[in-house]
Amino acid sequence: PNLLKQTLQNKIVSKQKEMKDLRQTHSNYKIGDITIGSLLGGMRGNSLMYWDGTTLSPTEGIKFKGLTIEQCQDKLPNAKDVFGNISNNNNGKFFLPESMLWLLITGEIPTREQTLSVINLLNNILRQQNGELPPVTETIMNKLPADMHPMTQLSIGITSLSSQSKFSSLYSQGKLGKSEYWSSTFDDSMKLIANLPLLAGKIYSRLHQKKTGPQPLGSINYEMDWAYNISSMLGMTKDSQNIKGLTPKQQSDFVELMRLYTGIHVDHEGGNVSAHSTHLVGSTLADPFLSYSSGINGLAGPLHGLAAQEVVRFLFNLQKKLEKQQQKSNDALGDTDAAITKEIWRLLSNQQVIPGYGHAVLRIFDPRFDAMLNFVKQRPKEFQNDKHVNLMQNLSQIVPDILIKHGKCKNPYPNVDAASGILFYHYGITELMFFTVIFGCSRAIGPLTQLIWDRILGLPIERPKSIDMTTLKSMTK
Ligand code: NMX
Ligand code: MLT
Repeated sequence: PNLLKQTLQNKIVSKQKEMKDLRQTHSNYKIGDITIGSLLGGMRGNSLMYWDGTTLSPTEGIKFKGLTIEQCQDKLPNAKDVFGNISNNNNGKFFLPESMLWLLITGEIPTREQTLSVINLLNNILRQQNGELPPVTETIMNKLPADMHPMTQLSIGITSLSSQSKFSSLYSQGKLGKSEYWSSTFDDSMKLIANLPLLAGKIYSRLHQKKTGPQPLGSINYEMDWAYNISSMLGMTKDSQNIKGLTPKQQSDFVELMRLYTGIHVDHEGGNVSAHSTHLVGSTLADPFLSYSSGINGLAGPLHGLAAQEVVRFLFNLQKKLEKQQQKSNDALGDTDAAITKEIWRLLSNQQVIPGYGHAVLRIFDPRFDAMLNFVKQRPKEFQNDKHVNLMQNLSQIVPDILIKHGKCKNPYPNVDAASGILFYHYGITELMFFTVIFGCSRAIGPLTQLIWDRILGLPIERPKSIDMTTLKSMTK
């Protein structure tokens, strides 16, 4: 039995009624004004779309169904709750993305059994595929140039899964009434999420082709969770080739990092580009694969998810420069802060953005950044000699003051991408271009759960009006 789908089904009637009442009674209620400034400023500050899973407060950060990250860590089942004591490394403490999937779809905190049912739901999809990508996708992926950007490969891979879409197939046969859209959208969405460890693994193994050949770097363990299986497919667990030569503790820590990362990146309210694109394309009744691949295309921009790769490039360049300067002047470390400050000012005066800093909505240190930083602080021995991780921490203390003095950027604090890439690098994922693929695995969960609800609630095709310069000018006369 599909516990998640059944539980969702039980929620449909009351939620549809809520929406109908709102539409009928309050359609004319005004929730904001649109100014020319916001129209030309990326619609900042305008509430223009319906999104139910998460909300984003400028001063508190992300909330998942009203729960902060800390509250989620406290309340949602983690690997220890689900599997018992699986490691002697005190790991298994971060909530599982499967718990979050249950929370976002049903609005309820799952029990251990409900979380396990989601793990089994995703693994059973992969069992039916013999733990391999569908043949069409496998063939397409193998034909892509190995050096094609991993995000382009991910987008193509997800798009190609569209040939598996139950929704599209039933729709094109004229077999679907509007009230039935949600069910095959649910099945497609679960299929997409289940396939992401395989797709990420495929793309990563192709980056390694020269060293390891085209074989998979690991295999799916049907007894384990989704984040564990992403780690395996990247070659980082005992179910894999352990290509980076990690110690058992490091393997366990890497899986823990993956659970943390993929748990907290699932969603960031509806307006971020990846969620918004998925919603917009989905509103045409494009299937979940086509809808989410457009989200991936948005995530691949350097002002959005690709910042994760840009941050690491930036850290490496900066570290090199600092070392060169130190060699030249035989300076003690004390002058490092001054050198960093100088370099940040140089970039700003060259009109470059400091990657990993700033945010369209947040006005605080991103709580997701804090969560990643806590991961480091909980493992002082592991990270004490990693100069890039130390630099990342150092920057987070120096850059905000500079950005405040610079006076342009509305949020001078580190965002989620400031810390993540360099932590993956630490454990051996040294291919910078790959980082955003892991972001793309996680982000599927929020926008796809919303897409299922969009179908349940019968939201229409999204089609705002645009305004030209002549009209704007005539309005202001
Ligand atoms: N470094 C330098 N300048 C910046 C930065 C930054 N980190 N952030 C914003 N600004 C500039 C921005 O370019 C704009 O300049 P101009 O007026 O010349 O166009 C000005 O400050 C005002 O921008 P804001 O209103 O503060 O920011 P906005 O909402 O437009 O953009 C970001 C938000 C996140 C796109 C922007 O802060 C940025 O480009 N940050 C660096 C890239 C980054 O880290 N992106 C990742 C975001 C998280 N994610 O995963 O998606
Ligand atoms: C995200 O997680 O999507 C980013 O922080 C960007 C955003 O919220 O706009």
